[in-house]
Amino acid sequence: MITDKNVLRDAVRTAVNSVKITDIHTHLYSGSFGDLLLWGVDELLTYHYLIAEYFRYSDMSYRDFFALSKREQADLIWQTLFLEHSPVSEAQRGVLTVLNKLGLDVRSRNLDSFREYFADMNTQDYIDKVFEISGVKSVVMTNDPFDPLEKPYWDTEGNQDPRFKAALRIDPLLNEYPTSYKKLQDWGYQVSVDLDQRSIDEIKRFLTEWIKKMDALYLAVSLPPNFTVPEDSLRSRIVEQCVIPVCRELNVPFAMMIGVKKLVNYQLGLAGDSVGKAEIQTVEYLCRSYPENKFLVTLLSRENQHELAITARKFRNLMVFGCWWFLNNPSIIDEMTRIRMETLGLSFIPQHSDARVLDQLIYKWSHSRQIIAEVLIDKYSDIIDAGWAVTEEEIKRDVADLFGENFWRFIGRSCD
Ligand code: RAT
Ligand code: ZN
Repeated sequence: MITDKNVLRDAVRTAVNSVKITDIHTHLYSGSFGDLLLWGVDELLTYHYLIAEYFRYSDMSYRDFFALSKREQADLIWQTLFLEHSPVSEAQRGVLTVLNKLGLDVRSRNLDSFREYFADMNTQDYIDKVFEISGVKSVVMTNDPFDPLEKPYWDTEGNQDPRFKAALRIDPLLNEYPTSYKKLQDWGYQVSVDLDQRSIDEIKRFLTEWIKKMDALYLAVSLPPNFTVPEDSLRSRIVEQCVIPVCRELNVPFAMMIGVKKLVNYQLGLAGDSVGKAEIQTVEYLCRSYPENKFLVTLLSRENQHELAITARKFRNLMVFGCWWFLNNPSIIDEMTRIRMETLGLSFIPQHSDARVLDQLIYKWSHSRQIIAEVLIDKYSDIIDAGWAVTEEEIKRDVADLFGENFWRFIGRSCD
């Protein structure tokens, strides 16, 4: 039984630093997907979070910047965001953490020497290395059949690496049906733009076939702040008439990532999206109306976090997850994790990485582990002050739940 605070701190830090993580939302691909898997220092430097930050300091035209090669863009970002200004933002610090944990001397500030390190690296070896250093055991990809670069891989060999799990991502289906229905037609589904009964049946067939083809752990979508169900819109109808029944039938959760304002500055491309406060009523409506369905939910606005945690207290079919995108900053992770732990105990998924570049697993998880450990220490410490005692085994159990088991239990599967 642990009652001593120093012993507690050590036990929690050890448990959190050694737990093997299931990362439930990334944009990574296994080696089977060829060039879709991004890794290395030039990819790290051209992460869209850093591109947005680069333009805070540069007056270069967007067009000129995006016309440059990846290496040239990385040179400019390194020069501007690391040499001309100290790299204190979370995304900047992330690059340093990665290089440092790989054993490179970041103080050398020598970008070419970092490039040399990656030059002879083999993809499979590097995947193993990053999983080892980051302590991640499995990652969930974001798999979009509407992506013309990704679909061919699924139509041939598919995913061969069991550490990488699939999630069927359906943004085009829900957010752009008036154009994407044509793709469904090309693939042999009998759908029409006005979403008649036959289209509904065919969309259900499409979802069912792709969930099975990918062995998707869940079905996912990113949505705007004003996402509303029910309403008289194609999206709302597809959610209620296609997504909900298929998810129920196959016992697959529906992951809603709500709060993205797409292309607020379209010239920035992927870096041009922003944030708005979501309507929690829609989450309440779906959880209440479909108690047999499971919902994984993350909201992008900080202003939504308290009400989302409260909503999860009302609905056990709702699993709150991650500190998404603009929320993936230390001060906000700390705040959100405290809100969630104080309202939900340990029944939530505190973090996902959203990594787009393999190497980012290293920094995203090392930074988050540190913050979550400190929150846990405070919470255990408070109950010790109330006369309770915890054991090392209990700490390990709780940590394993937060960093993976809560997810596997919620989706009703086990990590193989
Ligand atoms: O965090 C990101 O990299 C964003 O660009 C989005 O991809 C977001 O995470 C999403 O999944 O839509
Ligand atoms: Zn994402």
